[in-house]
Amino acid sequence: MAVKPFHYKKFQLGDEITEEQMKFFTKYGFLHFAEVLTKDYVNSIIESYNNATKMLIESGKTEINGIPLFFGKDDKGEPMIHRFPFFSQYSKPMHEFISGPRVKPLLKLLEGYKLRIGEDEKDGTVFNHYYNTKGSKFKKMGWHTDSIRDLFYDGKVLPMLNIGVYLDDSSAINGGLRVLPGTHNQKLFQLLFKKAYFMNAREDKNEALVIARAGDLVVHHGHLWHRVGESPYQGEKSRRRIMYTPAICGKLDQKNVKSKTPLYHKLRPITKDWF
Ligand SMILES: O=C(O)CCC(=O)C(=O)O
Ligand SMILES: [Fe+2]
Repeated sequence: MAVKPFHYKKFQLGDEITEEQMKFFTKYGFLHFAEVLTKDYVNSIIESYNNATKMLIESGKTEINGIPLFFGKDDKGEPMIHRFPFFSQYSKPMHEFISGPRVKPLLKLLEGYKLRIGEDEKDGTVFNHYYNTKGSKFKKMGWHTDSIRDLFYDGKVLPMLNIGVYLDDSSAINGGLRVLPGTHNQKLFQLLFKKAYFMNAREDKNEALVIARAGDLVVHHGHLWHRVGESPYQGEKSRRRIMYTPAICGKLDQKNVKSKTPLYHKLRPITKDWF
């Protein structure tokens, strides 16, 4: 299917959200800020991921604060963690960035709500690492909204943001994020049933491909429908590393080593073609 390209403006992240940025976010449910992190800073985060991955694999840990780790291997047989929750607790540079002043203006994007960065709540900062090999189980992600997790966690849906920080250039070459602009304004029924959660990874004629560079930041509303495409390539060309940190409101719910695995994550293994 030929998808009509959705060209959109990329912004600069300043000390405050501008009126134009606010208007864009309110209409489309996402905002793309270019060059928020330098190449060196991106590399320091990647290095901290590599070190933490090695350490966690050696320690035999299979979950952090009740949230499972997803393991895989690259085409050289090197182990990797495809989904690494609470990553900022293991990465000094990511912790310093996500708890620092640069991201504070984003907390104003949902008018009327007092948002906070959820480094220790829900799944914390999640490091996603997509990579295609023959046996890879983390190549793409089907259509979903992030708010659905709240239904599992709290039984209610509060507005939230997910703050994405790119560590690799991202486009259709390595899959790429696809969003359905404006769907964050939908009714609860649409949030629940617009598409089959995660099972459906099909292209949508209204989807917009987010083309980003390493160091960019793309924030989206928790109610926005999105998916991640599958890279047509194997190996290095398919590698895509991106971190998401939730900005949330409502009751504080910090996780710790005693936290139980939520039903949401228990269901994952029995769902065929989840990714
Ligand atoms: O990899 C991405 O860009 C999106 C990941 C995502 O949607 C998620 O982890 O909920
Ligand atoms: Fe998501």
